[in-house]
Amino acid sequence: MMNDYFFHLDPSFRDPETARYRLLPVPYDGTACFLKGTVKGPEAVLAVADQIEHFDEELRVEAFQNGILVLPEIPPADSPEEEFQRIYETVKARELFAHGSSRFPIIIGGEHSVTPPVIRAATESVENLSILQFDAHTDLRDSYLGSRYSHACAMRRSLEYTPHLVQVGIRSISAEEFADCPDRVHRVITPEMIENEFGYCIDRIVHGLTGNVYITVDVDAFDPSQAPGTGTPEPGGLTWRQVVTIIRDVCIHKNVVGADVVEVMPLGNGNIITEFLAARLISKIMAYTFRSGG
Ligand SMILES: [Mn+2]
Repeated sequence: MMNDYFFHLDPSFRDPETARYRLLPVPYDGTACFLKGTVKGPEAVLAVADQIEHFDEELRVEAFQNGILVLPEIPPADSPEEEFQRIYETVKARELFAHGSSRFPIIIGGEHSVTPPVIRAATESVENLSILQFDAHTDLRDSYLGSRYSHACAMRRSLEYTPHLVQVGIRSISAEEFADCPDRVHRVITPEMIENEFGYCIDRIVHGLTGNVYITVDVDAFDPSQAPGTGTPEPGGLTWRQVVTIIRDVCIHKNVVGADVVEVMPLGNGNIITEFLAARLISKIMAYTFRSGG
């Protein structure tokens, strides 16, 4: 049974009418080709969330004061096409992007293929949207293992709705993706660049984004030592500190309209490092986008 709350809060902070943060669990791993298990990601993230302090020690705010509502999960569909449609229709029906800054959706995956339908719905409500993607992979294949809706095509599909994309943490790319997506089209920031010139990278990231930004975090962007519970734990990834610093700076300079955290694959046996990191990241995104007095 999946928890229907993020923090154990007084019901007044979980009001379906007024809650600003709207968490949407999307358990889905239908196109995973190697290790399955991200279908159990949302449940695992919500199971550990209440272990996190409700107070943000850095900004000294309690984001839950804006209200946090966990929406009913989207049950996994039989085909990737149907899954896309189900997610798109739910985001539209719940009007997650249609109320300006009074609603801030956070999607909890599931594999990365859950992102494109959210982007599609977002671009129908938000002008000139750009995507900030944290990922080990570019996910720019046009199709993978016979499907255009594969997790490996997540950003290629998203680019059909907006051309503005900044990719951070990339360290695994196919020849096709490399040839198709030179830096002049959009920005690719590798962990090595971040290690060598962090300040410069933050400038490039911020300047590569439009005014309205959606953040998608594939947890394999992190180094596997910090997020081992994921299908493709590529070595040489980002640190927690690097990722939250980039997100903090983007939230200062841009209007962030929503986010997702995907590809959490619970390892079990008491290893909760990755789901804990994902829950903590969600609480950080809420703190960085908190609206005082509202
Ligand atoms: Mn990905």
